[in-house]
Amino acid sequence: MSTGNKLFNRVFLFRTMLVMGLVLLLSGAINFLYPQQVDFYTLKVIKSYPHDRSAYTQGLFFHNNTLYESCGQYGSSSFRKNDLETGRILKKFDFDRRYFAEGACVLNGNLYVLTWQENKCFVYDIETFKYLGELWNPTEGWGLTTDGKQLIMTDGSAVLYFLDPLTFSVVNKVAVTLNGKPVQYLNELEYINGEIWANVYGDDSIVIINPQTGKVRGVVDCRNLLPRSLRTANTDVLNGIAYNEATKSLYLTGKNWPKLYKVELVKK
Ligand SMILES: [Ca+2]
Repeated sequence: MSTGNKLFNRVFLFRTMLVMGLVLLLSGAINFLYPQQVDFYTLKVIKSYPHDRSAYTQGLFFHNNTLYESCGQYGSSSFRKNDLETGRILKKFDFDRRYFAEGACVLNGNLYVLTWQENKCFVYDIETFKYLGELWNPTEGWGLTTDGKQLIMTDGSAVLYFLDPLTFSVVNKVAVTLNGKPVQYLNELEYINGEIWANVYGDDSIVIINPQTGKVRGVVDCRNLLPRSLRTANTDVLNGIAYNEATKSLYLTGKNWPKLYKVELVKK
């Protein structure tokens, strides 16, 4: 190699490194100024329905165009098939008072209901409510949904657990972040069109999560959903997201709320 070629190579290398350095610096600055693209939404109420004030809502979902709900608390945990229009309970079973029922979902005809700190996920036939068995859950059970293949669970942390529906073993874990910061207290879940919607315990907002990256791409402000005039001493937090695939409609409620709402998002 001639001296000229060596010099040319060094200059070329220096320029390449300079360009790469500038690109890294620029992308860092962009990430700092615009850390993550997050959309903010409020709600438009389309319709309101009666909801059982004694229902401490932990899981809410539609299966075959019908609304189902799991309710918590020791001594009053239950699972219900509800009539959407009237809020009437069509079919119900109660849990032993040792169990605090949590999130629930249906996958392949099986109903899965989590327990809070009892390390069990109960499995039933969704049509008959017949008990089929139980799965061991080493962590707390909070929210539950499914992408049609795996169960997706929260345990009150900022982690989404992707679980094998037959063994309950962890297939994948994804940390949920909003602008780079973990989102703790993830609670009730709903899988909607490839995204995961999650209630955040004690917060009047819902986060919309990319299940692959864990990044929150949207935040829904639900602060004014239940009017002050309908709140009583036992009215508890916002919890319960259900998407009816048959009608492409979204429903929200809360623990011991007197109403369940059909809503649409409005971009802020
Ligand atoms: Ca749900």
